[in-house]
Amino acid sequence: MERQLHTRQKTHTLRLIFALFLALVTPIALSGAAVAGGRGDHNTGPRTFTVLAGSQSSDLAIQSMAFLPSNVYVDAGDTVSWLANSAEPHTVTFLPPGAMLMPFNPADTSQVFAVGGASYNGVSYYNSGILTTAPDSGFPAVSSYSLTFPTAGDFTYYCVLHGMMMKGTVHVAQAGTPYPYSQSDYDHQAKKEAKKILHDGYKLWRTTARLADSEHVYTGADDGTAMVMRFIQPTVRVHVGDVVSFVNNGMGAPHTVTFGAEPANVFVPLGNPAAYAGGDLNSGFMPPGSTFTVTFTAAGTYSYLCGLHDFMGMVGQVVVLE
Ligand SMILES: [Cu+2]
Repeated sequence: MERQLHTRQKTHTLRLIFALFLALVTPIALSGAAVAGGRGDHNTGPRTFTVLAGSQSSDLAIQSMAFLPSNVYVDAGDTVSWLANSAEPHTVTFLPPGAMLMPFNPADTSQVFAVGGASYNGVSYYNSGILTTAPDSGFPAVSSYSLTFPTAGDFTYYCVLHGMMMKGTVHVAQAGTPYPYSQSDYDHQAKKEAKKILHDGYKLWRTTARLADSEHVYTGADDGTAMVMRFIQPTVRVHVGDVVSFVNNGMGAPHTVTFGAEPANVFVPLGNPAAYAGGDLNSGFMPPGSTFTVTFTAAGTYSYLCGLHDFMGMVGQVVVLE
């Protein structure tokens, strides 16, 4: 009995301490969130939240198909600003309700350039243009994109280059709704997620290397989020008459296998892969699931590259021996 009372008293005391702790901590946490999220209290006016488009390793070998964070919670009237955060290009693309995401087409100006105003109307097509940190990506690049959300609702957007695999959602609450996360919370989430993607990328690189041999070169690797922007393995040795298959077994990233001079449009196939003895040869656009097979008919060392990712270091060599 005495013991029971003691336990109850202890629980009560703990509860009191916890309540006190909450009372002390809550205002600090709230004011911290308010300061980090923008200009002071949530009633003082619209805010801007920042989302990163992509992430990468310092040598550019690992890239991500991710918006960091993928979910952002704002109030009506607030602005979301997306910053290019990788050499790999991405877009922020809102589709009209019921519209299908079209396959990426570099000749489609509505995919490559900005479309729509600065305020999102919830029903029209909006596009950022190509967000990349690389000046040599081959695309007309922008470094940021901002959109104001005047109306409450959940709005999902995609990257036209990476399809359904790469998406994010802007959750817009009524004006004045307290924010669940501050910008520093988002920054922390982004950092953590980017680190996880890097780890997944290196792991994917190792597992793909186990599948590769002198007759099977993988055009990078990706799991729909992490991408390896290296040929696996970049250098192979074969003999005259041998066949090398370049395999894209990824889920989201397209590539090319391009020998000789890089054509103005790397998406269009060029040359005869059934009998290659040097010169210009291009696979054209290789979506996930495609294979490009080349028969080497003359001895020599042939350099090749991915026309989309060569500036990240995605290049290789086929050494053909007599
Ligand atoms: Cu590539």
